[in-house]
Amino acid sequence: MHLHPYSSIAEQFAAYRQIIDVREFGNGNINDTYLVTTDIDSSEEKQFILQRINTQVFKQPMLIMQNMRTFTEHMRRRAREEGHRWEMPRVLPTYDGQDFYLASEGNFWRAISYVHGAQSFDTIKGISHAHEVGYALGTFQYLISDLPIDKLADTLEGFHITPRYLLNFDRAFSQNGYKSNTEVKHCLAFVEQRRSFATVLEDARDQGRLRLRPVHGDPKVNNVMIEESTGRAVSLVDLDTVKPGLIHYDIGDCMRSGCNPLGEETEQWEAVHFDPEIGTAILEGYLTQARNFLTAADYEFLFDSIRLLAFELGVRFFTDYLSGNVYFKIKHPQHNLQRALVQFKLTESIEAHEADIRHIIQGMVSPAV
Ligand code: GN1
Ligand code: MG
Repeated sequence: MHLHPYSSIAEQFAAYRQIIDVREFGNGNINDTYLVTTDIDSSEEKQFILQRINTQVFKQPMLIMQNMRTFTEHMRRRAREEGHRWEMPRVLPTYDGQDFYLASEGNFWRAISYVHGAQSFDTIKGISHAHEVGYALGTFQYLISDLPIDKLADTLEGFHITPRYLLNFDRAFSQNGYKSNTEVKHCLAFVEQRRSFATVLEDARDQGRLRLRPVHGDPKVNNVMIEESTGRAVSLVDLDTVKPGLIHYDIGDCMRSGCNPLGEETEQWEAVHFDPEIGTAILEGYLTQARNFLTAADYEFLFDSIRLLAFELGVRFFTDYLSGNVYFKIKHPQHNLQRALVQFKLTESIEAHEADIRHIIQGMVSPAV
């Protein structure tokens, strides 16, 4: 039998099971993810997720594991108490009881349980799926909302602080040689025109209008696990960026991911657009849970967050393109430029739909007292 080169790593977490298969899983842009199949019969334990954490990005991976223990326990208990059908992946220990394995070449590996009987999709499949994606984010934020933020370490400093990404962009622009073509010029002008908008959420935070809470950090469509038998969302995975932040980062990110029917990897960037029907369904699903904790100021910044997070991700991709692709994994040299163009086109479409989107939000306003 030909075993995968990482079988010996997988064995560290296998608790005396035989490894049958290890294969690449999902399409993460940062960490490397594998699905491991073992010889055990129980369907729950047959498979698990093995990940190599990118320590160039996550400089202190131990903090991720520490956070994970804290909030998964908290959320599991809360879900039980509130009667929510909700699953949190479990951290799987190594033979010697550690929650990670440091391989000889210095790579940081960890394993988590696989959400059994559920799957995820890269784009929204229909209105009911959109509703479930919003519901998943609302449920996640609700179940974690009473965890004090000082219980969570900062696993990725500066994450979603848009003005910081602009500083990185300025640095990359002035320091790197890059080929200027029509598309690059378009992106440069696009960023320039929106420079002052970049501070909108951080300003609101400085003014005390928005405050830090525990957030997911990466609630894109393909991190929402949909139960195969019911079509209901049962988990929100990819938990490395759970940390203190503004819930608006999450809402904006979920919307920029869900309301772009062509998906963030499309090559037809000129055809990218924001779909208001999907947007309405995501927000409705989200608010079934989030109504419990949103304030009037939170509602006020919803539109800005949708516009901002699409713009921010475009800036992040474009900066990485200018920097020689050091952060996001790429499949070809123009990949990050193409991804930036997609997010900028989406931003433009969100701007064009501003009145509609504000109207939709207005219709849903009902702050918690
Ligand atoms: C990265 O690795 P992945 O695909 O889960 C990124 C997110 C972006 C996303 C875009 C830690 O997430 O912020 O929204 O790519 N994660 C980090 O697909 O930077
Ligand atoms: Mg992620």
